[in-house]
Amino acid sequence: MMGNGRIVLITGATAGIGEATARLLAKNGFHLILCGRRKERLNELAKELSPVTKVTALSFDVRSRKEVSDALRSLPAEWTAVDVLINNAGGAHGLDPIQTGNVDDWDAMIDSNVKGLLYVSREIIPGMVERKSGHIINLGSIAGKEVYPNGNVYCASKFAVDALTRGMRVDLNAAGIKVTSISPGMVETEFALVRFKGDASRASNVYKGLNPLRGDDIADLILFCLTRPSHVAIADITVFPSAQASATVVNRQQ
Ligand code: 8X3
Repeated sequence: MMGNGRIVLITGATAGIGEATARLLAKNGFHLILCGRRKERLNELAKELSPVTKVTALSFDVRSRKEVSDALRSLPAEWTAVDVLINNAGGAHGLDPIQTGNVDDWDAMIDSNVKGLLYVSREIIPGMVERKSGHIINLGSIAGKEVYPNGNVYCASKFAVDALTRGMRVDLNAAGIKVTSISPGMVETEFALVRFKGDASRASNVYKGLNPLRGDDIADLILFCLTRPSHVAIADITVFPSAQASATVVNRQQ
């Protein structure tokens, strides 16, 4: 099996890219620590995947420093040597011009996309450094490469992820740890629904007239990154649906 029993910790595993990645990695022989806020969905997924691979579930909110450290420090010894960390939790809240932006939305994005990623990484990385091996995959975004109208704080949070990915790569180079970012354009998940606070028609307009990426497409790239030979480290993959050319250039069929 390609995964060879490597232990993978995935944040945001209850839906979208995280869930698709969990399913694909399970089939490929990776052992999984599934993390997410929604305990029931998490436990259901863990139960579903348990005949396929070794799996455990940890329910916590990446925005809470205490929840992160309590949860990760509660892992039984057999799960503590995490080989792969997939920092996937996060999302967008709102799409407003900077002058009318909702400050609670700003807090939510910075707390999950930036601080949450840091809290989880800070718990996991020291073990990787000690063992002199590991692979970190951060979920970036085209929003971390280009700023688009009304993207302001979401883009800033993803630019921060891009900087943290590069920072990790240089700091962890001597420890032999691979650091990858995957930076997608439009992926149809709960992303738009969350951004528009449950407004389904606004959310579906985002993908109208084009065939967007799905969680499975990103999972596929993650598996590719994790199964390269040990001397090959993928630094960054920017990926669009075929109909997209940049954050703002999209070919929609009427
Ligand atoms: C999601 C991609 O373009 O909606 O991170 O910001 S975009």
